[in-house]
Amino acid sequence: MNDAPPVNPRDPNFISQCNAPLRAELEADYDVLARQLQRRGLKIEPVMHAVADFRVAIPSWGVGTGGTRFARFPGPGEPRNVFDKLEDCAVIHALSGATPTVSLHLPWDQAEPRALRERARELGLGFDAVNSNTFQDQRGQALSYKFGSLTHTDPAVREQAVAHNIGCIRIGEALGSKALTLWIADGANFPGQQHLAHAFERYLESAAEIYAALPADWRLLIEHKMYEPAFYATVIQDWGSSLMAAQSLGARALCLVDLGHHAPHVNIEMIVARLIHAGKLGGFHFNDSKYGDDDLDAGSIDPYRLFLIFNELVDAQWRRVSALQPAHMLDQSHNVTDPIESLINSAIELQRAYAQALLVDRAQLADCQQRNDVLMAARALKRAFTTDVTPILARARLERSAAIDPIAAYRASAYRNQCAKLRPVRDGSRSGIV
Ligand code: RM4
Ligand code: MN
Ligand code: MN
Repeated sequence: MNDAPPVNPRDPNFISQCNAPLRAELEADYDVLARQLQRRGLKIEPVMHAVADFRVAIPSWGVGTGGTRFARFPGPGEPRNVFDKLEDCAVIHALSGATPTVSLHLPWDQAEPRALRERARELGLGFDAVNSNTFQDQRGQALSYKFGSLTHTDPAVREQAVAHNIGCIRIGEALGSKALTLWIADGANFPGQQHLAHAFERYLESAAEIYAALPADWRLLIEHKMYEPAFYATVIQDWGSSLMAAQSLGARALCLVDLGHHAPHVNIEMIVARLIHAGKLGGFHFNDSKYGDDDLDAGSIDPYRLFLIFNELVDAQWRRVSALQPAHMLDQSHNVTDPIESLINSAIELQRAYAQALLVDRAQLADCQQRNDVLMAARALKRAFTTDVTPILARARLERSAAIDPIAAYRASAYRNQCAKLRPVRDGSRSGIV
C-alpha cells in the first residue's frame, strides 16, 4: 500500500505549505489594489485589519447535509454527533480564520456540557448563541407542539416550552454562551384557527418567563419568520412583531434578522436601519434566498443586498451608534454542496460584503445625499461594491494564519475522504431540514 499518512487540515504546517506558492502573487495583487485605493483616498491596511477581525459563528446544524421536505441526499463522512460537528467547525475556522464560535441547537446537540466545553477548548472554539427547539416533538416528550409551544392554548404546553428554553440557558451558561436565540414555529394554517391577538399575548407572557431566567450578561435574540411551517399566520412573523416583543420584554431582548425570513423583494437593509435606530438589532442569521427560507449560501443569489446590509452596519459604526454589537451567525442548509466548503465560502462572502462596505466614501455619499445628487450617490455605493476586494480577504486570512485559498487547501487535505472512512453512514433522517 502506498497510503500517505492522512493530512490534518488544521495543521499550521500544512496550511503554510499550501500558502507558500500563492504568497508572491497575493502580495503583488494586494499592492496593486493598495495603489488603486490610495488614488481614491483610502488606506488598505485598516480595511484589511477590520476584515481580519470579522467573526461569524457556524451553526452546528449547517455542517451536516441538509434536505428539503422531499428528500435528503446524505454526503460522505457526515458528522454523526455534536463532537464530529465541532471537529468540522474547527476545520472551517482553521482554513478561514473567521469562524471561532459555534451556535448549538438543543436538543439536537445534547451532550454533557463539560465534555462539550472541553472538546471545544481543545479545538480552539467557543460557543455563540444557543438555539432552542420547540418546533418538533422529541422522543418521550410529555406534551406535543403540534398546535404550538410558547403560544399554545394549553398552559401546560406553554410551561413545558418555557422550561425547555430555561434548560437551554442553563446549558449555554455551562458552555460560555451569552445569548439564547428564540425562534418558534407557532402559528396557524387556516384563518380562524388561532385568535391572532391572544396568541401574541400568550407569546409575550411565555417569553417574559424566559427573559426573567436570563443571566445578567445574556441577551435574548428574537427571530421572526414570515411563514413555514405555519402557512397562514405565524405569531412572530415579521420585524414589527419581533420589535414589539423585544421592546415589551426589556433591554436585553433584541431582534435577530434571518435574511431568508422575509417575502421576496422586502428591503432588508431598511429593516436593519430601523432596528439600529430602535437600539434593538441583536444579530443575524446570514444566508441567501431567492423565494423563501431557502437557506442558500450567503451572497450566492443577491450579493448586492448583502453589501447593502453591511453598508448599514458600517454606516452605523461611522455614526458611532453606541452599543451596537449584533451577533453574526450563519444559518444555511447545504443540500447539494459539501457543507464545509459552503460554510467557508459563505464566511468569505460576508467578509467581502463587509470590506466593500468599508470602501464606501461616506463623506462623499453624505454630501451627495444632502445635495440630492442622486446619480452620484448611487455611484458611490456601486463603486465600493464593484471593487474586487479578493486580495484584502486573502491577506486578512494570512494575518490569521489561515489559508490564502481555503477551499483548495481543504480539497488538498482530503479531509472529507478521511471522514468518510471514520464516520460510517448511519441510518436515519432522509428528509427534513437536517
Ligand atoms: C428556522 C430558523 C431557525 C433555525 C431553524 C432550524 O427556519 O431559521 O433559526 O433554528 O430553522
Ligand atoms: Mn434562522
Ligand atoms: Mn430559517
